[in-house]
Amino acid sequence: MDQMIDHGLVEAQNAALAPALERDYGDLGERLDRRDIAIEEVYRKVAAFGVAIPSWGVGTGGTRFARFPGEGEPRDIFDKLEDCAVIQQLTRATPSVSLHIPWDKAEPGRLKAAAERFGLGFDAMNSNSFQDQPGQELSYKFGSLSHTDPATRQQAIAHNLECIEIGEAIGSKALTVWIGDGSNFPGQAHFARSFERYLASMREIYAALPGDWRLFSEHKMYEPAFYSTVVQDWGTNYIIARELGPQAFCLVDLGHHAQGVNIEMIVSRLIQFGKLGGFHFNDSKYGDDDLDTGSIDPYRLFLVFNELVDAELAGAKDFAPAHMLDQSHNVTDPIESLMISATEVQAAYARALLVDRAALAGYQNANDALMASQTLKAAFRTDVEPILAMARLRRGGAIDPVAAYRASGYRARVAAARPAVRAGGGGIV
Ligand SMILES: [Mn+2]
Repeated sequence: MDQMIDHGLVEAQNAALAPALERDYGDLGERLDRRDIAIEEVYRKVAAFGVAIPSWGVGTGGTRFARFPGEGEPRDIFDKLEDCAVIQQLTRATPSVSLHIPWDKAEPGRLKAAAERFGLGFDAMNSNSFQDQPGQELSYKFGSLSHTDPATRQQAIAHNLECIEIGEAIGSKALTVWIGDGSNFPGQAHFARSFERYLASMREIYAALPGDWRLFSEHKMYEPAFYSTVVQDWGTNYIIARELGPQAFCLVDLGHHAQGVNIEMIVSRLIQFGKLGGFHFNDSKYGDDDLDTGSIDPYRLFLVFNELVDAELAGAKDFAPAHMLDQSHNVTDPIESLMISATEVQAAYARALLVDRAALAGYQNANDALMASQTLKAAFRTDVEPILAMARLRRGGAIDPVAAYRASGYRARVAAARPAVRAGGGGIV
């Protein structure tokens, strides 16, 4: 398998860091023993855990105001796959890539070969009916799957069917649909008719799903439509998944909720009724900020994983959530941000595995609010970094991925090989 970063350099760095890591790992193992937790069991689960990289994440993001391109940005999907390979090589936590059509459109055989070169797989396909593409016949200015014009709806449906077709050719097993449809003025759109048109379009897409595929619908409260959005919240999303059928599930993007909303509780509800499809991880302070996962509120991320681990251990029905990062990197090197974010997600999972669930259930039944909360805090406060670092070391990754990446000079190398493309306007992706 090809490696983008010199493995000798990673090994040399690891050799210097390994003795301290071994001590830290042994020490953590002893402390977990006292809590009746076997560190190797936690290790095994963490090592098997993966989060997908969105192809668009390796490019520099932007806001609706401006985009400041980084050095050596990927020019096409093949450059993006190389950057994704770097992230996977060093973190061993990101085995798959989620493609966005048409941005990543290429001959499927070439896509497959490029991914196989690095041992990468393909996660969910993402369709795009929130932008107009060059040469596109009908505009999505006033919507796509819920558009008032049947021909525009058909065009958007056909695009989603094409995404499934490409996905089938490259080994993907899911389609994620997010639409920007909505309205900016009261009265502009009829809420019920818009939603009925959306459902009718989605039924056509659902009917084209291969038997082993899943369809994810992603809700978002606002933006680009600022007065009303057709798929605005988890309630609407749940209705969609239920109306479509057993292969339809809800996708939860952490940034797509109102401030202060209890997302972990939404996660629990969707799990309880067998409709949690997966996640787009990111973080936010104010709205759909698309900041790096865990950079603002790692406790909320932990609380989401607390629900996921609870369901995993209980053997919840239809429970196989897809994990993907979905964030915009405006001021950092996207590769570094994605490496750190992947380990933040892994850390939240590892900490959630440490929750003493028998004790928690006891405190819940006894209405001992303080000790119930402390039980979660005890798990959250545990430094799981030695487990994560060991999962990288034992599987050929880097103990310190960012240090290895910086030492490799990868960014400067690709900057020389990838001439800067002229900066576009708004860079929101
Ligand atoms: Mn998203």
